[in-house]
Amino acid sequence: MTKLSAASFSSLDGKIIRPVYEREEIKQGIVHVGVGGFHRAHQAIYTEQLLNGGDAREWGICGVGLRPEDQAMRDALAAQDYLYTLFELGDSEDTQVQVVGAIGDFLLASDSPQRLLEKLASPETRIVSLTITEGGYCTDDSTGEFNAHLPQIEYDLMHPDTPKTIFGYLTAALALRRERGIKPFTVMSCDNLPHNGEVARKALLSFARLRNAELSRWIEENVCFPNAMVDRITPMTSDEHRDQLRSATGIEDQWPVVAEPFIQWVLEDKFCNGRPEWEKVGVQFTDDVTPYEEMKIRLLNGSHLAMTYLGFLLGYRFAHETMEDRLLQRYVRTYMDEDVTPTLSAVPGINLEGYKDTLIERFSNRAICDQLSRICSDGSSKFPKFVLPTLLDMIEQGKPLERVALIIAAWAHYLRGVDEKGEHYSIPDPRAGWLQEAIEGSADLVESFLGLEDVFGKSIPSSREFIEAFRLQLERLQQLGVKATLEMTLTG
Ligand code: CS2
Repeated sequence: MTKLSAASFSSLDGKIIRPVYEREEIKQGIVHVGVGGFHRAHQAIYTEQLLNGGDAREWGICGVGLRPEDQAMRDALAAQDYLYTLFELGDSEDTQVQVVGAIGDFLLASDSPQRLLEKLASPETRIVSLTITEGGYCTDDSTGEFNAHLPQIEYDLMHPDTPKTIFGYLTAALALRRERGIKPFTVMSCDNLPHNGEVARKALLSFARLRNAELSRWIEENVCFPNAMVDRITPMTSDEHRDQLRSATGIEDQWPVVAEPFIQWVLEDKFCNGRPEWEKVGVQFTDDVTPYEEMKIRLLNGSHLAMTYLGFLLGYRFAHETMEDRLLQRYVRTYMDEDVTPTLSAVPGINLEGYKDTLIERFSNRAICDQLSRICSDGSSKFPKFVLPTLLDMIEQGKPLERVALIIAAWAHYLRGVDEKGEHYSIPDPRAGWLQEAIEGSADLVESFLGLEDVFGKSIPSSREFIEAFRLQLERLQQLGVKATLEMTLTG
């Protein structure tokens, strides 16, 4: 067994890819907030490839954690000199193992807000990238406006030097840079949101305006927020994954990251203070990310929601199990073909039929064991981005709504916390209590659930066709169960 560290990694099996550059010589031009599996399997890997090719000497990464939960990742990485293993698993490809060195440091806000602010304000920092989850942008999904009344935002407005949120930190750091005459950094969102750069921009400007109108104007004029489509299925690292890595390679890694072989990043070339030459390693730069992100979010993330709650209710716990169920696979593919595809515009260079075939293959990947509990999580933030835009287009086009309504009915049914096998589970959503109240307390579940304006907005609950379809699917699920509901939906 080899405990992963700077001293040990050169003695690993020759087949294992590893940093071939001097890590100490790399400057940290990127500060990344939210170092989870996805960042380590995506942006860090593209950057690592450049570093291994002798490029990007100024673009190493410093990780940042703003939340108490981030300490576990910081401690795990710090104990192995910030090295970690990417364990790439596909059904047909050979397993690929790579030790990654692109992250060179990791700061926790709770250790020293001052140190973090200085890092963000340093001229060496030229991009601040984010994976702070769909809900992390504090944006009201029904209006698209920044929600300044959240307690953590109110706190940050009162305590500008010791903030807690990303918006407090970015604003304070940009204020320091402005005072000191240092060029600002680019704010690069890597979350799964339509127009993620736009959303980040709007939220930051709204926050900054509440602090200082002049500063907010300066940010508006000088900071860039590129939009991006990001893609790689990255399960949560489980103990089984750790054991598998250990027995396949002898590497003892406290927190490896597991991912599928597929990887994609389409990015707008809008950077105000330079960027790595990511195009050399497969990143596609474009002037308009919109068609790519709509395709990805509606087809991939939307279909994930279409399979996850129904699958979970049936007692499945992994994505591939849902694809092995012919009925569920047919349902997902029909949703893609009949409901989502007609809402998409042409995507340059992409054959949508082929793209959808690949999605089914990717969802079927048995080797990565992607957890449905992961995909089921945070439904209250995911629905407004992944499924409701499709539904709104369909309502407008007067399309039949039964199939799409089943995704939402399955979510409501799942929120009861018990599957068809009688197994009880907890709901992984910060707003679980609020959601459950809506499905339990009221005489008319349909009205109280669709009345959650923060999720469904105003148009959806005022569509009579949708309410009827939703009510029907909910009744079917309650009375007949998932299989019969799927059969009726597919033949209906
Ligand atoms: C998933 C995504 O969390 C989810 O609901 O759909 O994490 C998905 O695996 C990634 O976006 C793939 O790029």
